[in-house]
Amino acid sequence: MKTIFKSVFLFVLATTFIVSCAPSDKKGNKGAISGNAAQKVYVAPGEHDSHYAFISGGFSGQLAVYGLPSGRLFRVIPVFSQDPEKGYGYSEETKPMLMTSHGFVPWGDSHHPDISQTAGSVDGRWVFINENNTPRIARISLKTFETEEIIEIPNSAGNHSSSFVTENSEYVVAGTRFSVPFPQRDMPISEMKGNFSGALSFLKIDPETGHMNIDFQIKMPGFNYDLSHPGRGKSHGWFFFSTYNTEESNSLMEVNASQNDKDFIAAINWKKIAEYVKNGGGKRVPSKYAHNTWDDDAHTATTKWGKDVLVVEPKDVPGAIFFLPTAKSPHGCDVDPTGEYIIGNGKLAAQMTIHSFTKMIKAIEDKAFDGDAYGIPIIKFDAVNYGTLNQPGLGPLHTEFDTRGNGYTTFFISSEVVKWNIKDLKVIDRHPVYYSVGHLMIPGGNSQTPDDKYLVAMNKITKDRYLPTGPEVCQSAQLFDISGEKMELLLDFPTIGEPHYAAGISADIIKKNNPTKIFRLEDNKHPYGVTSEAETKVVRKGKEVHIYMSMIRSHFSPDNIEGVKVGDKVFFHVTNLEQDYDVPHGISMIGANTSELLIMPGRTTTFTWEPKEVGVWPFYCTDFCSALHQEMQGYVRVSPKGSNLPISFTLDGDVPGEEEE
Ligand code: K7E
Ligand code: CUA
Repeated sequence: MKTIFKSVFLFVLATTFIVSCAPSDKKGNKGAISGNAAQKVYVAPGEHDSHYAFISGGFSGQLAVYGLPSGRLFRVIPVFSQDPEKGYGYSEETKPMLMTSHGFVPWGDSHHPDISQTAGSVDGRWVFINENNTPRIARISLKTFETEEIIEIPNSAGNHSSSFVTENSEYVVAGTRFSVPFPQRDMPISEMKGNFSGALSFLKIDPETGHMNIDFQIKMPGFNYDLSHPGRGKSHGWFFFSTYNTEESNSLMEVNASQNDKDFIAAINWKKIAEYVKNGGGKRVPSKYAHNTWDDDAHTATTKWGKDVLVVEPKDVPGAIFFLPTAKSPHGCDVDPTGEYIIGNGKLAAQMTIHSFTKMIKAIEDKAFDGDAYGIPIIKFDAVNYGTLNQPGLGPLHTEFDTRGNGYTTFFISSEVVKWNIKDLKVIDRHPVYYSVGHLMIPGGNSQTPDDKYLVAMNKITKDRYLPTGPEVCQSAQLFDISGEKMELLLDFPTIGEPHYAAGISADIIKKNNPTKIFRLEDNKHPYGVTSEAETKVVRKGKEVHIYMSMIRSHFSPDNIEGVKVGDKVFFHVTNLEQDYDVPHGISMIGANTSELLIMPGRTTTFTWEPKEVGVWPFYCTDFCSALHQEMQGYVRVSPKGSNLPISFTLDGDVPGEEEE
């Protein structure tokens, strides 16, 4: 009864704040947005935006690509969810990307994109993004803007403190939100305390290819590990994870995980642990996980199965892991561009905790500890704390930085972004957002060199900001100009799914990396690919019929196929022979239990079709590719099960590749 009362009280408290502190809409409307702001976001037709913003799709599982300052949506990159628009997760070649140890999982929950770095700055080669629900990390190529690799994280659950990258892309990190039995086993939930563990996984990134491999997992106490950021500059070699539920409770968490006045930020000296592992430390523990990689020459993904991971116990690497007391159930855990300040945003605290890296190192040397938790030393609060920012707002979540020594923190409950000076812990400016902001992003935010002209705030609730669309209204981003002393709100734009974090980068860096325009036919190593119409054919193998098909403006080859029977499984292996930029073709078949395929120039992609009825069934191109796009079509004749009509195929009455008489 008591706990129920407390929980209701907390809820009322939270909703009251939302209602009473949500700034009135009027302030943000026309009056405040001057013509000047309109000019600042106007990108004339045909002109390019100055920045890319990669905004997580949250429960859509995808990653959206926007331009800044216009807020225009360019592309939705499918990552963890099937996307029928692009055939992702539907084509035979892309299905392995969504394979996991639990089988084929068609959906994911993506939160934190982060761009690869070289020497402390974003380099525009890859974006990494985490999947929360079935723990995974994906790597997206910023040449093709396609997902190239997805690796599953075993022994983890609710992969939330992920996927942040160190300053030379040495590691991308995945920390578990929920602690679980490690390894998994059948046990009473009520015995959680002391018996669950939290895995923090460090994945090594190949500097040339970007390929990820789980280097080691640290088996931490059974807390919740919420967010993380790497050290940089002087603190390079360390990683910081916020924790909550240090109470280790397993029920009615909104009350029971909010008891302790302080939880921790875990400071991990990963360099030390990497050294330990390199010298043979750690123990290999059986763990099954999927590792899916895309090959741009074979135009195909394959799944390899991981069988074990290297597990490190904190007690075996003394001096590598410490806890920094931090108020109260911190969410965001952010490190400033100099690497000196580590900021914990206690979402239930009326203050923000700012720790000092220099003080932390000194405290470790002085052994200024306040006991330990499961053998991990707890550094004395005063020995590590730089200071607190008092009463900055309500419900601090996340902080980003400019290059001028300021932090920008979002406040979920009071719906605002607050700019404050890190050195003297003074609030400089505050601006309402509409409403209930989560993350914010400054391009290059997780680096030594933020590109600090724009700030994007990402909001959970928009109520009256857009035209009504039924019970669900869009979530949205708001763009600020932060080049001056005061933040200036420039633009609202809707987002896909739920935007959590985002990663931004100057467009010039990506353009310099020469994004892919076509896939060269001569590099095509797909086993069913063709390089010309002459190679197109149809081959029966028992009940399987393999169509080696090509597409080019504006026909398929072959476009008439006979001899298919009810009960067959027909494979359409389709190669787009175009070698021009921006000329994809699509293909779809009546009754196929899958999506269309949208095929890029030079690529081969496959879908399957199991005809159920006799007849003559058409297929067509789904992408308006030329003036004669409507003519881009063909037929498959389907005969009864017992028919002995042989396979035949033609284009304009002739067999492709055979000399005409
Ligand atoms: Cu604050 Cu998943 Cu980073 Cu959302 S999380 S807001
Ligand atoms: Cu090809 Cu339309």
